[in-house]
Amino acid sequence: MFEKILIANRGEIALRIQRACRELGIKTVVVHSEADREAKYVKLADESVCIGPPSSAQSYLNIPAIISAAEVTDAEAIHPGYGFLSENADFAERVERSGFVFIGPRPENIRLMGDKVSAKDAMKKAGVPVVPGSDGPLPEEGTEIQKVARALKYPVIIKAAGGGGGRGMRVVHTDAALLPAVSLTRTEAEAAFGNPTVYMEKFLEHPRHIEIQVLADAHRNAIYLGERDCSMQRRHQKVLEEAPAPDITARQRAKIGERCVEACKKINYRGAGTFEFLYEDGEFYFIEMNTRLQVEHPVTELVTGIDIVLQQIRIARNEKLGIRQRDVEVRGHAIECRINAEDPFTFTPSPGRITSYHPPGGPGIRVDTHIYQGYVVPPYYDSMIGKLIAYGATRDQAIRRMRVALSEMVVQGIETNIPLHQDLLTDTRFLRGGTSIHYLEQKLAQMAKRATAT
Ligand code: MV4
Repeated sequence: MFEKILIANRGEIALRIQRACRELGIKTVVVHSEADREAKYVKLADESVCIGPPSSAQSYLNIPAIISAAEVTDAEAIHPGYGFLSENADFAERVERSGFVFIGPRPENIRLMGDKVSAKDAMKKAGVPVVPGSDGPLPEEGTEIQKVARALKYPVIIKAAGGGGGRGMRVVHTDAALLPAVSLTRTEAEAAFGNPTVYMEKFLEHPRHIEIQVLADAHRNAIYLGERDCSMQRRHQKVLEEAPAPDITARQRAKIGERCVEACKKINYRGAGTFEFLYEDGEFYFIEMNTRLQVEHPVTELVTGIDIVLQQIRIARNEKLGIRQRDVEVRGHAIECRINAEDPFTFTPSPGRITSYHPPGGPGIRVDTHIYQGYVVPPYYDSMIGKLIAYGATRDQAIRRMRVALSEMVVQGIETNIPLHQDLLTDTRFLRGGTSIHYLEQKLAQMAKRATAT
C-alpha cells in the first residue's frame, strides 16, 4: 500500500479522503491556500504545505506548486477530490510524468470524456443508450444543420463539445431561431472553452437526472453500484440527492448498470466514474460521464456499504477489485442534503465566522463536514460547507430521520440553506418522489411569487 498520499483539495472532501487514508494506515499531506490555514483537515493532516494565496487559480489550480509539494514531502500518490484539477487530463499526465500515482482514471479516459462529442460517440459505440442527436459535431452548412434539426423534430438543444455541467447550451424551438442559435453557441464555446465545436440533441422537456456509479480496476474488472437521483437542482447546482432513484426497478438498474460496466471494459476505464443520464418516460439517455469522485458519493456508500474513496485508493495501487457484481446489493435508502453557507431563499453566499455549531446525530445519520465552532467560512470558494446524509430501511424512514437531523442541526453566525431543506422535506411532490430537473426552480418561483403577493 502507499505510505503517503497528497490531497489536492480542500473542505469536507479533503477530510473525507484523509479519513480513508487513515483507515488504510496511509500518511496524508494536504496542500492549502493562505485562506485555509485554520482549516480542520489542515490541522489533522500529518503534513501540510501552503501553496499560494486565496484565489483558486494561484493555489488549488496551481499545478507546479502541487507537484512541488508532493516532491518535498515524498508523497507517492495524489488524490484530486472533486472540482479543481480532478478532471484535468493535463494535470493527471503531469502527475504521472513526475513519478507520482494519480488516484483517478487514465489521462486518455479523462480527455475522452472531457470532449462531450467524443464521450457520446464512444458510449454509443459501447452500447450505452444516448440522446438522439447529430451523432458528432454539427456541419458548417446551414441547410445541413436544418436537416438534422428537422429529422430530430423541435425542440432541439445545441451543446458545446467543450462544455458540460450545464455550460454552453441553448434550446431551439423553430427553424427561424436555429442558425442564429448555433452561431451564438459556437462563438460562446470558442471564447469559454477554446473549442467552437457544437453538437445537437433532441431536447427532453421533463427528464430526471439519474446517474450510475461505477468502479473499474486496472485489470478490466468493473462493477456498478446502482444509481442516484440528482434531479433536485437549481442552476445546475445539485441541492439534494438520493439513492436508489424512486421508482427505478431492480431490472432497470441491472440493465443500465450492465451497459455502463461493458462500456468501462471497452474503453479500458480505471477508477471511480459516474455515467450521467437523463431519464424520461421509462428510458435512459446518456449525456456525460464524470471521471472523478462526486460530492454525492455518500448516498451510494450508505445503500451499498462500499467505501468508494477507499476503493479508489486500492484501484490506484493496481489491486484487483475485491467485490464481485453479485456481492453488490442496494439496500435501504439514503438522502443527502448539501449544506451551503448562503441565504436559503435568495442564495446569496454567506461567508463568515461560525459562532455556534451543533451537529445532528443518531441512527442512520452521517455528517461530512470540515466546519467547527469558531471556523471562518472563507469567501473565495464554493459555498458548500458540508453534507448531511440520512439512511433508512425505506425512503420514508430516511426522510423522517433527515427531518429530525435538520431540526437538531445548529449553525449560527452565518446563514445556511437548512430552512430550504426543511421546506423540501415536507414538500408533497418531493415526498411522492420522481420529480423532474425543473421541479425545484418551479417551486422556488412559486414561493417568490407568494412572498411578493403578501
Ligand atoms: C439536456 C437537457 C434536455 N435535453 N439535454 C444540463 C447539464 C448538462 N449536463 C446537460 N444538461 C441538460 N441536457 C437534452 N437533450 C436538459 C439539461 C438540463 C439539466 C440536466 C441535468 C440536471 C439539471 C439540468 C438542468 C437544466 C437542463
